[in-house]
Amino acid sequence: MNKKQLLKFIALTIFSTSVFASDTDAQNNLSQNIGKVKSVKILNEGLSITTENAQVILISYLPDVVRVRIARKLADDFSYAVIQYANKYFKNFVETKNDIKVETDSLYITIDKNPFRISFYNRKMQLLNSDYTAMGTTMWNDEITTHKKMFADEKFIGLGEKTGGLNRRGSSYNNWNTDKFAYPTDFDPLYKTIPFYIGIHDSLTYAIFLDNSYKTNFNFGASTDEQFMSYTCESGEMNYYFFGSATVAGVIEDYTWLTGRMKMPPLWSIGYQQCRWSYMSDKEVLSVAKTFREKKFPCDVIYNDIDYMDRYRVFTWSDEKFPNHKNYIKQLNDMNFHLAVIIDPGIAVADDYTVSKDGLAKNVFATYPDGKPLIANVWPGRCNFPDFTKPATRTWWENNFKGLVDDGVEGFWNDMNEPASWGQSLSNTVEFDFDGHKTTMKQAHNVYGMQMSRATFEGTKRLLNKRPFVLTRATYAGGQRYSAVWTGDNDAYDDHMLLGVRLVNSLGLCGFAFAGPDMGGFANDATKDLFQRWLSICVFTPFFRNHSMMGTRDKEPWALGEYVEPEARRQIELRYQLLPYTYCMFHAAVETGIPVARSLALNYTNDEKIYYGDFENEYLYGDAFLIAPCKSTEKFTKVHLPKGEWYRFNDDKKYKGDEEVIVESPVTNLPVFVKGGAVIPMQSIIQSTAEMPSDTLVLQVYYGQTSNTFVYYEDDGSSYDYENGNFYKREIKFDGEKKTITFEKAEGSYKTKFKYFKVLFHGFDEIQSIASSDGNGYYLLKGNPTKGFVKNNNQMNFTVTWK
Ligand code: MIG
Repeated sequence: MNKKQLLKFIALTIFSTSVFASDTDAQNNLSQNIGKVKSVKILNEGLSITTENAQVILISYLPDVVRVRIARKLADDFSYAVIQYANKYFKNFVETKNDIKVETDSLYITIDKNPFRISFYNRKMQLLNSDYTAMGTTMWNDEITTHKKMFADEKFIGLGEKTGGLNRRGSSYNNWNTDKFAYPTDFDPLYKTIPFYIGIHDSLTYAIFLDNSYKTNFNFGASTDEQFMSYTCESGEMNYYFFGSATVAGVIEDYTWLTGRMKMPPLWSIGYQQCRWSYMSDKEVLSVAKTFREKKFPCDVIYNDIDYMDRYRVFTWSDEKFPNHKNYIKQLNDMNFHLAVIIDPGIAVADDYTVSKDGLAKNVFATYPDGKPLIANVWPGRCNFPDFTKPATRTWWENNFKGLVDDGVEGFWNDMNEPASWGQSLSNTVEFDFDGHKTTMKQAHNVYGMQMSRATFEGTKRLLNKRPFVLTRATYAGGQRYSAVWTGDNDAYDDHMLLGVRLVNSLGLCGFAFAGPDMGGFANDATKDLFQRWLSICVFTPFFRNHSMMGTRDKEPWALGEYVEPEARRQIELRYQLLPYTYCMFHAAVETGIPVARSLALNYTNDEKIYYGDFENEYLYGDAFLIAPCKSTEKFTKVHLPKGEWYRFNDDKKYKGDEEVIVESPVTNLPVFVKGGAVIPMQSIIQSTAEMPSDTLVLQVYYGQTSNTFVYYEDDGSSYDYENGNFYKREIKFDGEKKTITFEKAEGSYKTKFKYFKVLFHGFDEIQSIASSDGNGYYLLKGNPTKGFVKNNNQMNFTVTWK
């Protein structure tokens, strides 16, 4: 640098750091780039960088999880989503005139200095993700946007409960939790905010989580010439986590490590659930419950929607409609039903209502800037709204569940917590505690439902001293720690049913493993065929609940008449036979965050066809099943079977995989396939999870030229003792090449309820022998070479071999 250049450099540096630059930009209303890097400081867990117009912090959480914070001025660090802390994973920091380089054991990170542009590479120096060179990060008043390079073949999946296709490329989405009755199939935004997406290009995978609860927007190249994608925060910091794991499963594991995973749900909550707006009296509910038992439709849960309350006041009962509610609940329990009740956030403003008086006295409500509680109209009339972002309010809320818990309620359904009200627009000036980081509705709105479900879960878990079932409509990233979710007020037509499948699959990619739609459609009446198709899909959906709106016709599984009844019964029975398998899949979600319903993008990420409109609804239900949902009107369906060997579930017909097939799909036979090498534990038909199945667990084993480990898991289904080792876990290893099935030793202190394994072989050649590894012969091969019984002895590993 000569003297002239040096002077120019100094002048530029002084100029660009002075307030004039930003003033000019602010005056002309244009956006301002964060600009060049001025200085870098090394922190314990990363780097602190000052640019011309912003502060940047880059810190590591895992070798493949790096966080980027950018703002004019970084504020207090606080998050409702993240439960982990930064750690020291950065190494080999190098700063040159033009860039900054730093690495972890998994990533190389480069920051161009003039101006600030960041790029992430894997250890093979393949570019995973980088800022869009022309724009990078820009600010406009309080708004901040990061622009990322979009690769030619890049696909985007995730973002939780969002309409549209599996591949989000070409679409734009907003996050502002919204109550939209009978939402059209392209409506946005819906009830939940989960700003986590996965990018796929050049056979590489990465993910980004934008942890900002203000209104945010994701534009996946919707309005550009496909050079870049961008995400924008209306206010607050640009605060994102970059995930550099090599697979979709890997980024989901890391994301759910960061934001948490669900706990084991009560076993009964994965059975069949019956809801309706509303069963109007104790007599009506009891009669529905009796009919389930008489007609032998298995069922575990029944609901009270809003009409069980006194004038819609939460934590009360209507004396008229439920005169002796304690006894009513006992009668349900005696018939092996668990009761779930709806709890809305709006607290009626009324002098004769203890919850209101107590709440006002304890200052638990969200307030206007003048200090007075927000008032809006919803079911009970004029209501105050608890500030669930305030610790004291959460404690108050938790304690309010004592009465319900004492009466025997075990399921808690949080609705209207976007928050929703008549008119659908609460003032943005409303103030919230935000756990001591006082803020307005603008920042609190999107976490409101999550914090409500948090207090509901923590309270009922403590009071019950076992697993509650909590269901919420609105939530935010990380809400999977507290609650299952349903996809709100859907509508009874085929396309909505298929949209529901995509919503559930997308929620699964983003941490929410326990999700489902209103089976049969909430608004309007399903045709018999639609009902039947929908029911058969929901057998393979993590959350299985039949629900419908006030004024629609009855929709209990017998209500649509004889045409539907036998098949509906068979479907619900299948759900119950599959419970041991489904429970294992929930266990996987608890351990790793891998969802129960898995978009094919999870396992077959680089198979182009799975993103086609014709196939984007296909998913794996756990490790074994491939479900190809189709309309009720489709008697034949085109299915894409990815690479591998497949069997049609109903008749064992074999398919070679990596092919498109046209299969029969009457409403009585949903296209369901089983992967070669799969192990599927099934039990006998029971009417509710309170009943003991027979003592033989049937393992359906499907031949495949592959190896596969199935983790069989069981626990008491209701307590948290499994966290202290009280579970039964056993690996079942299938090896198609060595021609063995090996049962490893059982782990854990829980005693399984199954005395015997019965192995059913599908697609195998002759079974040669079944022998225990210690030679003591824990086997019985009953004449029929395709069936074997094996004694379930925890202490042994034994191996089944075939020719
Ligand atoms: O304003 O509680 O999505 O499942 O049945 C409607 C009555 C309020 C909306 C929920 C729906 C529930 C209904 N609720």
